[in-house]
Amino acid sequence: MLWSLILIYLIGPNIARVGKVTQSSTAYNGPASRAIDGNRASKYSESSCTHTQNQIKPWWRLDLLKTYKVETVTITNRNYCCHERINGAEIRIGNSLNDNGNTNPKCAVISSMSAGASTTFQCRGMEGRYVNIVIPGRREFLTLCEVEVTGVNVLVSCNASNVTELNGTTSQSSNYTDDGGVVYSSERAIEDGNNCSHTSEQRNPWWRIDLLGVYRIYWISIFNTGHHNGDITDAKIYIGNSREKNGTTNRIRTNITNFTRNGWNDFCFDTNVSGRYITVFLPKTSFLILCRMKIFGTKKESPFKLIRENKTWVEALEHCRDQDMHLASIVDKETQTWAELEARNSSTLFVWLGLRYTCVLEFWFWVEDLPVKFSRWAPDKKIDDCNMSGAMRRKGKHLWFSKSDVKKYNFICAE
Ligand SMILES: [Ca+2]
Repeated sequence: MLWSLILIYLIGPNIARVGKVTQSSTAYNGPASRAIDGNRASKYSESSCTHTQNQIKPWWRLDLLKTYKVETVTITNRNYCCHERINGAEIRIGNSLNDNGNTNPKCAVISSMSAGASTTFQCRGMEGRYVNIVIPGRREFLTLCEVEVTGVNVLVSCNASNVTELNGTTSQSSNYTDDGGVVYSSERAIEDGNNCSHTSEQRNPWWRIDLLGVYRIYWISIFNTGHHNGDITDAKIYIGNSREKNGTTNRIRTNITNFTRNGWNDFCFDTNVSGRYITVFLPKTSFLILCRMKIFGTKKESPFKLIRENKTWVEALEHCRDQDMHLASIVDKETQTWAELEARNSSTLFVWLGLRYTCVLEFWFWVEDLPVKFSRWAPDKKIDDCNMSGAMRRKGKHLWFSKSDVKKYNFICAE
């Protein structure tokens, strides 16, 4: 099978030719349209190059008519004469028409190009409807013999502002390895570039990310290759705070239908969707391929703080109170997750929680006076006895254990 060949081929065809073009001025019968006539001929007399007047800050603009994530811009320079005129030109991409689009974000500066050369500039998914080529800062002619653009249409843009792209630790059900020994590991799904994550063919393959924090998730965007195994229709996206069964005990937030290959698939979520783990699960016997997965969200601030000092339970209680805090209460999966994230960094095998047994009334209670409804007791480790308090294990599933309260552990204070 030609896996490596197929999976590297991510970039679609030239999208410049469907656009509309204009330029700052036209001279020598060199209209803007000649840069998208599909012909790289670089001798001016072949009538396939543009030409502006000699002017301050000449520019050429392509309107793609819709917003694209632009991957590459390939420019063909003039041959036989004047190839140095392009030196210092900038490629700018964005949605603004301020200053004719010349203030949009910069993809590249063309320091120089050989006569007649075609050079590809990587714009790595910069978003925009307009692609400008402008020579700032001097009086010059601008001539372009061809401009080719690759990218993918932004189908949906979720209503999410001020969100950041999230990273984390990834894993998947198995790793596909190609004939050349390349391992298509899980982190390739969120890396920049054209690599893909790829499981072996198996029953119910999955991919998961641990965001190492609790995040509101607003938007997930997935791009896959055109190869038929890149179709992940029927996959489900789970988001939540549980690690169990690779995250598939969390709530299903998306059932993927009509997945589009060679394009971005956007999944938008309500403001109440949050979690530490995101799982993509494909409930059939198949490969699971993810070429680019972008996750956008905002961090939910944790109320917990690990104190890396060894204290008895009562000393820990007093320490937190001295800091205007209290020993942590765990009342749901979210607070359990925040406590787990703190416990991972402790220097002792257990960390104290604000959980205590009263042998007068014979029940467990949180010092914050909250009922013990949610629980994560380790099997047979809930010992109802005097002088016992609750501690979370640093490792594994971070379950709770009863411990004699004179033992000295790190502890978690809560705001
Ligand atoms: Ca041309």
